[in-house]
Amino acid sequence: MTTRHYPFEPLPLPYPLDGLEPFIDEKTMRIHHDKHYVAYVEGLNRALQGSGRFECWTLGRLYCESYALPRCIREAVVRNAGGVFNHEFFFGALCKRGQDAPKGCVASAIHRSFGSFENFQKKFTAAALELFGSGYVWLVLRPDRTLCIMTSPNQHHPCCREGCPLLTLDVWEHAYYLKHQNRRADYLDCWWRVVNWNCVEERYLRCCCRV
Ligand code: MN3
Repeated sequence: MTTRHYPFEPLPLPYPLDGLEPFIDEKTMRIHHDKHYVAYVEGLNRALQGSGRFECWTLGRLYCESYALPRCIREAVVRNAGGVFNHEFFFGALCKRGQDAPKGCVASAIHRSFGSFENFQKKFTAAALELFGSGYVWLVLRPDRTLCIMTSPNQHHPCCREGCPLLTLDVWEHAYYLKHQNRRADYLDCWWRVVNWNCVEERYLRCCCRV
């Protein structure tokens, strides 16, 4: 994934579209992945077409070194590269039978930083409910090895400088409106049930080598 560059191809989901039922419904997943996510991939390719050396840049580099992009494509690249990265990161840490709580190293890190898993869950949920408009909530490993909860508007994400992201929650309305309408709290209850903590643990171990 880290070496991918233009032309970007959409990644398939690591589970069937109905694989997260009954917590996240098939229709929501179909529109979210096949329409919203794919539109970001296509938008990124359109913005990069004919941009010369930037066609060889990876997703992470396009986002984190966006200051080097020509002004005429910068906004479109940042917006779409963020949309691609964020959706792949979000979809990638979901699974049919999520465990109720993490185990292993990331579980210990959550305990150290938040006191308990329950307290972490409460704080993460509160951040998601308070987030105004469209955006994401993140669990991030900071350079000092503590974990923190961050939010980002629109398709921004915590950039490389701020730490290493472990988990994200998409709280754009398209992620839940078909099933839950305005009841974001119901969506959160369902989302916690399908978090793939094994994936978060793998990300944590990889991040520990990087920060
Ligand atoms: Mn989305």
